[in-house]
Amino acid sequence: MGQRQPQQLPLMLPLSNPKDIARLQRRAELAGLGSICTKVLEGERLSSDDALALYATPDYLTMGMLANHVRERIHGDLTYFNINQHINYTNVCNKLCRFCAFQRLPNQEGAYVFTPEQVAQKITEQLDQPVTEVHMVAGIYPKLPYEYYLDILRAVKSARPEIHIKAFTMIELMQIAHRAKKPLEEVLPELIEAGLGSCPGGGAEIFADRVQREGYHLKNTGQQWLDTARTVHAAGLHSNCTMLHGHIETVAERVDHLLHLRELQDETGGLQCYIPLSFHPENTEWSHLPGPTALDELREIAIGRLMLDNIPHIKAYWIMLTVPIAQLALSFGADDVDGTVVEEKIYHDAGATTPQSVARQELENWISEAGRIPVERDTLYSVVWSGDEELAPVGSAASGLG
Ligand code: V47
Repeated sequence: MGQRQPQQLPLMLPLSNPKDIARLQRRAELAGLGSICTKVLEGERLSSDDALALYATPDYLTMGMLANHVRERIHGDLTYFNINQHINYTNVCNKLCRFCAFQRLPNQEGAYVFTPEQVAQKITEQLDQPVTEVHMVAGIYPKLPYEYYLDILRAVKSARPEIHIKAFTMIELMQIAHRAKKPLEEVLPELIEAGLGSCPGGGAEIFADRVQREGYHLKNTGQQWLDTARTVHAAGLHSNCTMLHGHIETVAERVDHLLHLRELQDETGGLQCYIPLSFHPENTEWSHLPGPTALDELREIAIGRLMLDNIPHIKAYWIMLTVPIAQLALSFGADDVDGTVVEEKIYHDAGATTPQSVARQELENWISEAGRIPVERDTLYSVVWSGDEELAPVGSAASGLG
């Protein structure tokens, strides 16, 4: 993938009719967002001051309309989901992040590590389902040798050779390289050879050093996350990206985080999807914090869509948001809802009340109910099944990434 020119996302639909545009402009001016609206309509990049203005506005609906305009310009009504499965191969972790309810110390009750055979078993259990992706992430357990990581990748592939493995957050990759006693540049081809297909977006949290020091000081810094993602993209892998919001971070720190993601994407083009992650406080050291409201969540989706003009997809992760908010998010800038999932642990340990998985038909129904067109994608956004064969033919690429 290497160095890339900043990419223009494809425009799928012509701008909507002049009356709608005039109405949007009028609303935006009333909300004090007139210059932002002009930039959005002209496809001009928003600045950090624009982001601060968006965070400050109480007019969520106008902000949502602006984000929806961009969403529909890129994707029309198409809304992506996949058939996926989560495997968290261990909950043992030495990072002691204050926002995390999933981690356990090695001898603590409930601590577990799956053997490669157990990982393969989890895959085998779903063989009757048309799963195309396994999302595999876990805690940092320093005792696991380098071979273990290669073995779990091979175990997945031997149980289901055609499955796409989206695995290892940036901190896991740093740990794997550390255990391999080799630079990540040398380790990545070996992981790819063993079956790694792309990397998920988790673990970015908030890049600002202040928040890292106060919340997760044993974990990588923001700069290390960005450098690791750069290395991942240079190895030819795509990844996703996230921002964990609604804890101790300031609005300025969120804006800084988004700008760093946009800069990285200008440089590498390797980010497929941005997922704002809502902090769930239950069973964490930050359980006294209230966590974000539904409006906060919709605002993060909208500002993500408006600021990250070079990242093709914005995900409303239904497990975290709940289905009704994920449906609303599809009109606030999101074009993806993640997948059927199967056995989510990280959010459920932190108090999520959503189910741990959902049937494919239900996902399709939720998307249709929200007035959008469901499209099943694979991890790299090729169309697997389409609710509209003309707009999104099976086999076509659903994103602007090459
Ligand atoms: O890495 C941990 C965050 C992430 C909590 O790439 C928490 O497609 C909220 O990254 N409250 C895991 N967040 C989830 C994740 C993800 C989910 C769906 C799709 C993709 C993708 C990625 O959740 C962790 C961490 O950043 N997290 N604890 C908590 N209590």
